[in-house]
Amino acid sequence: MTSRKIDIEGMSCGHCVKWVTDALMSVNGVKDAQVSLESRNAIVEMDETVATDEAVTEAIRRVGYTVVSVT
Ligand SMILES: [Cu+2]
Repeated sequence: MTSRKIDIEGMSCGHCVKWVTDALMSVNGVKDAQVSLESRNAIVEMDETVATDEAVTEAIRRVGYTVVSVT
């Protein structure tokens, strides 16, 4: 297991947080996703043997938000 901090642009309300959270949780290997509107980021706990940074990034883009960085 590992964690990533993903900086996200474009979230403006609680609905955005829910879309992003649901998108992240739908990625295979993601165990937890804590999305913060205030900090404009997501802390993702994931099994790195299953989930990839690309899959996580793509899931966020697919629901309409911009990934600024993954660290
Ligand atoms: Cu919103």
